[in-house]
This record gives sequence, C-alpha cells and structure tokens, in this order.
Amino acid sequence: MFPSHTPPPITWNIPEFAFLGRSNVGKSTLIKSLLHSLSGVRKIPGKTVPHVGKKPGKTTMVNYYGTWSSTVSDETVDNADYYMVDLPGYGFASTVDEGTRRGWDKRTRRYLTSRANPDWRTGGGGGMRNVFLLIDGRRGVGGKDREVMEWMEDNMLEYSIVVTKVDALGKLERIRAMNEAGREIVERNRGRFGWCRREVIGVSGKGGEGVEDIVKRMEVGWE
Ligand SMILES: Nc1nc2c(ncn2[C@@H]2O[C@H](COP(=O)(O)OP(=O)(O)OP(=O)(O)O)[C@@H](O)[C@H]2O)c(=O)[nH]1
Ligand SMILES: [Mg+2]
Repeated sequence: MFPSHTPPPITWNIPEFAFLGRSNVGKSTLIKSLLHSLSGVRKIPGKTVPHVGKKPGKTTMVNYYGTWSSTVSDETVDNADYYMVDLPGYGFASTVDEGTRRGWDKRTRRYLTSRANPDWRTGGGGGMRNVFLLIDGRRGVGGKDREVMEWMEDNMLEYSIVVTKVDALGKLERIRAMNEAGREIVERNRGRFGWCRREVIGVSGKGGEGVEDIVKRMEVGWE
C-alpha cells in the first residue's frame, strides 16, 4: 500500500519524480496539492497524504505516492502511471541532532543514486525521470542548493528548478526570484552536459499556482 517506503523495482518501467530541497521549502505541500489536483483523473489508494510540518524536518523518510489513470480499476504498486517521491529536506540547523540529520542525508543520497537511470530514453523507462529541486522564492538559491545540484550532476540525475511559495512574493520579488533561478540554470549548464533542465517553474503549493505545469511535465515530459 501507499505511501510506501520501499522503492519498486526499476524493471517495472514506472517513471519516478522526486521532490528535493531545503527543509521547509514546501515539498510535502506541493505533493499534497499535486495529489489533490489529480483527483478525479487519478487515484491514490488509502487516505494518507504527505505530512506538512510547522517545524523543519517533518519528512524523515523516502515516501512514494502512486498515480493511476481513471481507467485502472484496481490500483496496485506495479500498474501505476508514475510515482511522486517525497524526500526529507536538507540544510537546517535546529530541531534534530547532527547524527540524525546526516542519517537522512545519507539515506536520501543512497536512494537517489540507486534510482538514477540516465539511459531511460533508450533502455527501460523506470527509475528517476526528473528531480524537482525546490527553491524557496523568499530565500533564493543557497550554497547547500548548489552543492546538491553539483552532486546530482556528478551522479547523472536530471533535475529542474522549481521556485516555491510564489504566493508569498510581491510582483517584483517574484520576477527577481524567477530571473535569479534562470541565471542559475545558465551558470549550471555552462561548459557541462546539461543535467539541469532549461526551465523554471514557479509554484504555490498553497494557492495551487503552477501545479498544472508540474503535472504537465510529469505526464508529457520536456522537449
Ligand atoms: N505561503 C506559502 N507557504 C507554504 C507553501 N508551501 C508550503 N508552505 C509552508 O511552509 C512550511 C513547510 O512546508 P512543508 O511542505 O512541510 O515543507 P517540506 O519541504 O516538506 O519540509 P521538510 O519535510 O521539513 O523537508 C509549512 O508551514 C507550509 O504551510 C506555499 O506555497 N506558500
Ligand atoms: Mg516534507
């Protein structure tokens, strides 16, 4: 049953989309609104939804959420269209001790490298199709985010930048945040193979803005 903590075998050819970012950036909230927007067309067995936290460090495990077409009558783990994966956040100072935090980081990294499948276009379609790297629009791209981007590039994981909490930004702040993310992408892809997709999506997990853009990418893909 879902959410499940056990990754399904890559040989099932079911694509996965992970949501990664600093703690408190809004990963669980975004997945929650994705699941909500998919209802009617998609179903999730059970009622469990991602935990959204007041304190950073709410998500402590790798959680899988499956989506199924409305034509599927019995949803099982091996006939999902794709999975969304909620991950623990990185880079916060308080609330948990150093050891616990390192444990989460290690588990997240081990999980992501085990799902990397850069050959999905030619080989099987399972495993990680894209990591949505969430950046809090109010904070911008930080040192830890850049470390994580570099780490994904080294591990052949394709990712795209998503600016979150755009509802909390004024018009100008918002333009600034989107532009900053755009410049970051250009910088990341300079002289390297482009693991970072050339698109910034602005979202509000709370207001629902941009959620459809994420759905479109998961269902249709990137050019
Ligand atoms: N204004 C605004 N607040 C948001 C949005 N998304 C999340 N938040 C708030 O940000 C806080 C953290 O949200 P979570 O979804 O738990 O963040 P997370 O990235 O899953 O955090 P961890 O599990 O700790 O890594 C909560 O208080 C949310 O209500 C958004 O789109 N807009
Ligand atoms: Mg969370």
